Amino acid sequence: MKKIMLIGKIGSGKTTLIQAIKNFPLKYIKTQVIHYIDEFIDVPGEYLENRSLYRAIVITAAQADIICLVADATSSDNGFPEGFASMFINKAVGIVTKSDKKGANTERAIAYLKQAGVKKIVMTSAYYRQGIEEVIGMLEKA
Ligand SMILES: Nc1nc2c(ncn2[C@@H]2O[C@H](COP(=O)(O)OP(=O)(O)OP(=O)(O)O)[C@@H](O)[C@H]2O)c(=O)[nH]1
Ligand SMILES: [Mg+2]
Repeated sequence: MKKIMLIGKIGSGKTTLIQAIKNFPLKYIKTQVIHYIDEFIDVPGEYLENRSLYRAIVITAAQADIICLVADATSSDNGFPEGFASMFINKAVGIVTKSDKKGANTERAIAYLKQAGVKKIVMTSAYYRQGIEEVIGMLEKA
């Protein structure tokens, strides 16, 4: 089974997305440490928000086959530096979250992900299960 690592800012929706993909009930649980859940490696947003922890992200990525950069459609803050995806030798894909939410700007999130260096991007709402099957398909093909 392919290993998938999720990276995104604090509260961007990584854990919720995993719950939606796995058909678990959606429940808020703050990710405190790098969490291994079946094929997923759920990285707390703090790792992206502190540049001193980038090395830890890269080291952890060695265990993954696919890197998912997760961008919150409601956040005006771009957590990814330009070309961030090139830090990894792994395939990187992008996922936009919270497309259902008031104030969501999916175009902005897509632009951030493209700037980070991903080409394939899927828009999702975990709450409405939008794009979830598409994400599963993208991960299977990647
Ligand atoms: N409206 C809406 N809210 C969402 C969606 N996905 C996640 N959320 C909410 O966003 C908040 C943060 O989601 P998490 O999945 O915990 O975020 P995370 O990226 O795992 O955050 P860290 O563990 O802190 O890195 C929660 O309150 C979720 O319910 C979505 O698709 N739609
Ligand atoms: Mg989390």
